[in-house]
Amino acid sequence: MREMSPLQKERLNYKPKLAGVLANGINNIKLTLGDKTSSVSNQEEIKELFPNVFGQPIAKFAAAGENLSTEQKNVGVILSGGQAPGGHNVIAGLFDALKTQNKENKLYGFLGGPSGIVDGKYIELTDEIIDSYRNTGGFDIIGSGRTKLETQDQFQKALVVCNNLNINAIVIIGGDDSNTNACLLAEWMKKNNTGISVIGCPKTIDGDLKNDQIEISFGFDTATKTYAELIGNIQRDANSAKKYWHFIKLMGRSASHVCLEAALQTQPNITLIGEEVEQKQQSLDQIVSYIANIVAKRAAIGKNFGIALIPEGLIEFIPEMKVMIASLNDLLAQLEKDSSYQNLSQQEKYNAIASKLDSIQAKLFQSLPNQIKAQLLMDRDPHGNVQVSKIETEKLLIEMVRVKLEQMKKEGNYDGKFSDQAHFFGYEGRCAAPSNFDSDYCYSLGYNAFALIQAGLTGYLSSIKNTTKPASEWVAGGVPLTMMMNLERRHGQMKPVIKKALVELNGPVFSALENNREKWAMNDCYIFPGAIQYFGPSSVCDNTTITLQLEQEKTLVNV
Ligand code: FBP
Repeated sequence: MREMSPLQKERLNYKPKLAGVLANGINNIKLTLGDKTSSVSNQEEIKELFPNVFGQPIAKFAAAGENLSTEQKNVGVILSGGQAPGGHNVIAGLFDALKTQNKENKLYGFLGGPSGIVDGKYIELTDEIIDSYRNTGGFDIIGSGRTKLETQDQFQKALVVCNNLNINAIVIIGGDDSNTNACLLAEWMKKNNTGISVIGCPKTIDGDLKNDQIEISFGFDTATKTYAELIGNIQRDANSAKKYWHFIKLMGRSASHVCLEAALQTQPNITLIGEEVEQKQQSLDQIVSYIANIVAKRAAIGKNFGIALIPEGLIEFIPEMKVMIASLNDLLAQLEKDSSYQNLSQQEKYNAIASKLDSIQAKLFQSLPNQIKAQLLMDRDPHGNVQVSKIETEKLLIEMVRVKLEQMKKEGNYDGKFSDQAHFFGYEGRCAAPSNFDSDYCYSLGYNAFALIQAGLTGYLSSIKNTTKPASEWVAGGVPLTMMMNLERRHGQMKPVIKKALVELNGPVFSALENNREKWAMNDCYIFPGAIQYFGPSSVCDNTTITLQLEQEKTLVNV
């Protein structure tokens, strides 16, 4: 037995709540189907790419009835992409549903992410293994990876592995890119009459895999609570010592949901939102001026300290940066196989890149500190995304604010002291022990994934709705993956992908920041959320995010 803290031991015994009718048991629910669906845009192209799974109806489970298949089934499960709290509970929910339906059913876990199914690396998940991971953070039960599943060769190999194990269904637990791959696999399996279905589960701490049917991706709740705890602690420190400006970058590769939620939970002095920067077409210099002005105004009332939150993906929202990064993406895709480029020194690479950019982009690129240039040129991830977690935007902003303040000082517009601390919160939150919300939600998502399999569906994302209500009122069902798709440019080519949900600037969540940020900039209205609580009054333990409450209820419960 592994050594464990008292909390770890207690959490293993927590019994997650099951969503609505799922609590009746896997053998006591029935499938209902709605109208046919389409895709968010590029309907013709998406239909042509996914002729076998396009347009399926939305699925919903209702109480009673016994119309789900009772055949023995083997299922394979994959954890894909970045870790998110609750992944182990998705697997536990899937396992419990599968074993309740038929004790002979087997669950295989593919190791190390999607590559596991291609390379035939797996373990059979047993009671003993599952019981030691219930309600725990992390993806270490089987590991995760970012291998892209998209080639005929990979699908063919996966089929051989599945046939050897008599696997009838594959569950892919992942974000937008991984579920795009789940849809490609579902299409291929159906087209080739393999009889193997593919179901996805919505994961990502970034919170950008959401739409009318998917209210929240799992992990967002726990990760944002963890970051909010840390930000609150830093706010206390800043307010005690009164000597540092803390610039805190928060994970969230594209959308700024994590930063916005953390801001609403903690009320810092400055919060940047990438989507707003893009809409207002703010330049890097304007962003720097905005921050420097708040620093100067606070200094004028004797406050040489403060907290600024910066979304990880900010850099890609700044218009001039976005255009330059898009050019860099295309250029790097061409240069990755060019050995003469690969053999250049770092400085020669910068010059070679600049010589291929247009003059405005080249000037911007050359104006950046070498460290940032190097970070912008790092390999893209297998899905073509810039690795924004490695770009030190918080340090870039600190340096530029410092220069701006020196200039303001010379002009007599600033008379303070700017001492900085840079932080990046990302990995700290991705494997935290799931909150009660994520424990319940994830368990339900996994249980529901098996219900979708039993209902004979493929190319669906497991969906649990009505999540701001008690779990007994949650609604279980499935959303066709093609319904969430559009075409986007990746690696220099148009590709079908699940559309990311960005922060809505006319929505209630952003308004809650917008209506308060002037006040929060000058008066210190800091909130100190403290650590996630797992045991105690429901008002402390079971609340979900402010984002979800505002989106669903338009008002906050217990906040
Ligand atoms: P997913 O979209 O796979 O959930 O991952 C998101 C994320 O956590 C981002 O917030 C972050 O930029 C990225 O993963 C970091 O990736 P890596 O784990 O490969 O460093």
